[in-house]
Amino acid sequence: MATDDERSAPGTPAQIAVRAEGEHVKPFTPEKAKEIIMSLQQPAIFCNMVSDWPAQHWTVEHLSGVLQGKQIRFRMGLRSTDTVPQFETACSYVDATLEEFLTWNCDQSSVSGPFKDYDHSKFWAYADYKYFVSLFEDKTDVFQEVMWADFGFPGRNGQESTLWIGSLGAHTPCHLDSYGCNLVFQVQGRKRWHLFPPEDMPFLYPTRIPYEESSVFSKINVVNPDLERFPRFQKARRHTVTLSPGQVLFVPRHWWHYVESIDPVTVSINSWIELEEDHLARVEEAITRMLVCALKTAEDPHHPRGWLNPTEVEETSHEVNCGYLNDAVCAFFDRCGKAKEVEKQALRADGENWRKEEPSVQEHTEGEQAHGQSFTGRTGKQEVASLFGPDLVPVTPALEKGRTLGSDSKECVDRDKEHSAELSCARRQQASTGTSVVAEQVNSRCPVATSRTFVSTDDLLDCLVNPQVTRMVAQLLIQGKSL
Ligand SMILES: O=C(O)CCC(=O)C(=O)O
Repeated sequence: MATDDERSAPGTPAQIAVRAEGEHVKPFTPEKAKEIIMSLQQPAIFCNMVSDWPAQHWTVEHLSGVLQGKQIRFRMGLRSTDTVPQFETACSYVDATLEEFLTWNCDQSSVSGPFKDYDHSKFWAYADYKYFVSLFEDKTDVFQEVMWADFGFPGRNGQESTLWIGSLGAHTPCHLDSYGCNLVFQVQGRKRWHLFPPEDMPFLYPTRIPYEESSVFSKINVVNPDLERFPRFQKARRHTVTLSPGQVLFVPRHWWHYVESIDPVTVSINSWIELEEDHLARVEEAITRMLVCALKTAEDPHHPRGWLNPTEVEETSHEVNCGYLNDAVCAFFDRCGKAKEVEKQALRADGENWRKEEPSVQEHTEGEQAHGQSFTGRTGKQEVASLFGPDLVPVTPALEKGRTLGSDSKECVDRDKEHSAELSCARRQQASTGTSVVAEQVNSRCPVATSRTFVSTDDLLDCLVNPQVTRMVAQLLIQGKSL
């Protein structure tokens, strides 16, 4: 493997070629890669960065040897596409080994084994969201085979990674992750990613039911949307990209994503990278947990928890949830480390500025805008754009059909400029209409004198824990505590 010094040596992407015999120089040094990750506000694909990672050989066959008959839980879903998203609460589950998975997936006539009730032509299987630490337990050596240090995160390896193994059609419904940004290494097969910018939240009809800490789901099946029910979705700016083996996708903070396996077997590995903005997100998440658990438990204490995503082990008590909220607020202040400054800024805030782009307490509370500008402030957007080319390919809006990876880099940069103009325009719009967007969402959900006059707990929760509302509540809570 090349040393950091060697990698820092000047060289254009075209000079990837061989520096010492048999040794490939990566197109970006770890420092440069990190700078890009911390600055870039649109998804992009890193190429030629992981060809020396041992994990590039992690096919399902290889992993079945490593895991030696260990049982893994597979989520089973229907291949047919309804307009309703297939949430995890609607799926069934099978415990099986990777050998059994391969047999079901390859020998489709097989009628025995744990998958026997699942006709291969109708179902997909997904061993998704598997933390290495639980999966590999005593085989911690394998952690070193994933080397996020190459992207500027020294010491980060499989220990902070998750593994995803799927069959054709396996997918994750559209959602955003509340914490961090994401690096995704595609190991085997291809996956198609449908991405939407954070500013498009009002067009994606967010919901917190099913409830899962740190995931906000969309009510829309973005590959088969019901546009009569969700008309605003037409305004969402879809970015579609196919991720192939050897590529690493960078997903910036709060970008929505729907991910589907488009090959018979897919394996990917990802790592969510913590960001400063996560401190506020933790407060928002604690508020959400408290409201969802309290109201859903109150609604029916004996209900079989259909609202709780299977990734959540159990609902937590109100006392525990209060603890989480207080811990999160304390952590926010600890991190802030300058209560006086917060106080000043909070006093300046007038309750309507939750979307304004100004350097203030919002550096902490306005993560989406601040990310890449306030914390890093090292690389301008223009500078990053100049890095686009065969080794860093921007993911652009889907309107531009027929674009292929590795296409002319000037074209990529020009398109990026247009797109960023569009984005900043959208942001300004939202800054001035933030609260009315929420009101519009509420109104459109409750048309007067229709048959849907009953307001369910879920309807109420959808408004109360709308991420735009919890953002406001988190800010008010923090402002109140700093007075
Ligand atoms: O690969 C998938 O199915 C989903 C991945 C995902 O949601 C993520 O990495 O955040």
